[in-house]
Amino acid sequence: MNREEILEAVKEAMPEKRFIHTLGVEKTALELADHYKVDRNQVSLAALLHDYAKYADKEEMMAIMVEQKMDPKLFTYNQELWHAPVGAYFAETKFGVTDEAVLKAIACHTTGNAAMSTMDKIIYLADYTEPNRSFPGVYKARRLSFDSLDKAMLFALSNTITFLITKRQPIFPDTFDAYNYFARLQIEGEV
Ligand code: DGI
Ligand code: FE
Ligand code: FE
Repeated sequence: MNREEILEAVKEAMPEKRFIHTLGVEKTALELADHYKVDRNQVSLAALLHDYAKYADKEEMMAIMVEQKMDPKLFTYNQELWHAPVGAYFAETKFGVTDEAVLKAIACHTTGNAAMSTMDKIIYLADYTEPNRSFPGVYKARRLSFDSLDKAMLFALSNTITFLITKRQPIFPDTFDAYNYFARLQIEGEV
């Protein structure tokens, strides 16, 4: 699929506002890709497809999660988490993406994990800081993203976890694993 076809399919799968968010994620992700010398094509593809499954049918998602033997813990956490791994599956099956690095960035864009590549961090942070986002701390998150991806990840994850706790939401283990990973880097002075 060429860029126009991808844009068309993505636009059709979501409300206007989410499509604008997606374009914002691509813009920010490309700025970060240039800054950290990461491949623009890979980053662009992951950004455009990251929320493709956001409005997918719940039953269809559940069937895919079972059939693809995705982490069964997903079923016992917020449904909001499903669109990331299911999105990676759709990227492969509906868009023909074979690049594992792109698929992984899509799969971990919501929770993060303890083994994130530079591209994974770029997609996670672009999703968090794209121009249409506004929440307390977004300016700091934007500034940190261009300073150090690891520092920005620690900031974003601690904010997200704090926010989830105020809502008394269960927190998926990968989110904690990611937080712990970046928190340890900071203690070790590597951030
Ligand atoms: O899809 P987006 O809205 O662009 O953003 P996203 O995919 O990063 O996150 C969707 C939501 O998922 C967001 O409100 C934060 C939430 N989230 C992230 N980690 C966890 C989580 N929710 C729960 N319950 N547990 C988590 O570990
Ligand atoms: Fe998302
Ligand atoms: Fe998003």
